[in-house]
Amino acid sequence: MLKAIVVIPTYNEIENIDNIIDAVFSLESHFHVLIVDDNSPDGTSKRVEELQQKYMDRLFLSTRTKKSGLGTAYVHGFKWALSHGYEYVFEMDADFSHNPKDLERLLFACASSNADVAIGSRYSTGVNVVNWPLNRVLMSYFASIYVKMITGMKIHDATAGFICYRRNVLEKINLDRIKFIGYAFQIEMKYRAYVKKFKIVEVPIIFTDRTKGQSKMSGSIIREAVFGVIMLRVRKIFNQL
Ligand SMILES: Nc1nc2c(ncn2[C@@H]2O[C@H](COP(=O)(O)OP(=O)(O)OP(=O)(O)O)[C@@H](O)[C@H]2O)c(=O)[nH]1
Ligand SMILES: [Mg+2]
Repeated sequence: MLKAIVVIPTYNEIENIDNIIDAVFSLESHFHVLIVDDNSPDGTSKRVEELQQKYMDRLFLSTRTKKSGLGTAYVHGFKWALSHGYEYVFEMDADFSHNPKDLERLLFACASSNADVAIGSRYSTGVNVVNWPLNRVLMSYFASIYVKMITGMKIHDATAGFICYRRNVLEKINLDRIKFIGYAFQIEMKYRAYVKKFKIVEVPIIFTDRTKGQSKMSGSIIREAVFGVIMLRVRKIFNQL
C-alpha cells in the first residue's frame, strides 16, 4: 500500500479543521494527515485531539509552542513524515483554497507518471483563481514571472503551496538549511528541488479564496519573497543550495 501523508499547518483554523480533515478522509485513496498547529488560541489542536478518537491511526498532531511561520511548520512536518516512513508527503492549506479532491491527481502524477514533485498549479493553464481580489491575483501571477526571470526555473506557479513530494526529494534537500518562512519558503523548496534536477510537473488546479477564518498574509511575508528570490539566486551561484 502507498504510504502517503498530507501535512497541514494550522493557526486559528477552528472554522475549517473538521471539514478539511473529513474531506481528506472521505477520499478513496488512503491518506494519512499530520496537523502541525502552533498552539492556536482558538483551540484548533484540542479539536484535532477529539477527532483523533474518530480517525485513530490516520490522524496525527504535532503542536508547537508558538506561532513560528508556515515554512518552519512544514519543515517540522516533513521531518516527522520522513521519520515515520512515508513515501509521498503533501503540502496543503487548511482553508479549502486547495481542493482536497486534487490530492489524488497530485498523487497520480508522482506515483504513475514518475514525477518527483507534483505542483498543484494555478497558472499552468491561464489563471485559475476564484474569489481573490484582482490585486492579489496580479501580485501572485507576477511573483511567479519574477521568480522565473531571476532563477530561470521553468515553473508557472512558483509560490504554490499545494504539492506532493516523493520522500527522496525531502531526503536530498537539506531541510535544516531552509531559510524562509512565508511564500519564499515555497519558492525555496521548488528551487532546491529544481537545482537537484528532480522531475517537477505542474498539475492544473483551481484555487479558491478562503471563505472561513482569517488570512495570515502580511507585508513581511511579501518582502521576504521579493528579496529572498535574489538571495536564492546568489546562493546558487556560490553552490550553497
Ligand atoms: N502552524 C502554522 N500554520 C500557519 C502559520 N501561518 C499560516 N499557517 C497555516 O498555513 C495555511 C496557509 O495560510 P493562510 O493564512 O491561508 O495564508 P495564505 O494562503 O497565504 O493566505 P489566504 O489564503 O489569503 O488566507 C493555513 O492552513 C494556515 O492556518 C503559522 O505561523 N504556523
Ligand atoms: Mg490560504
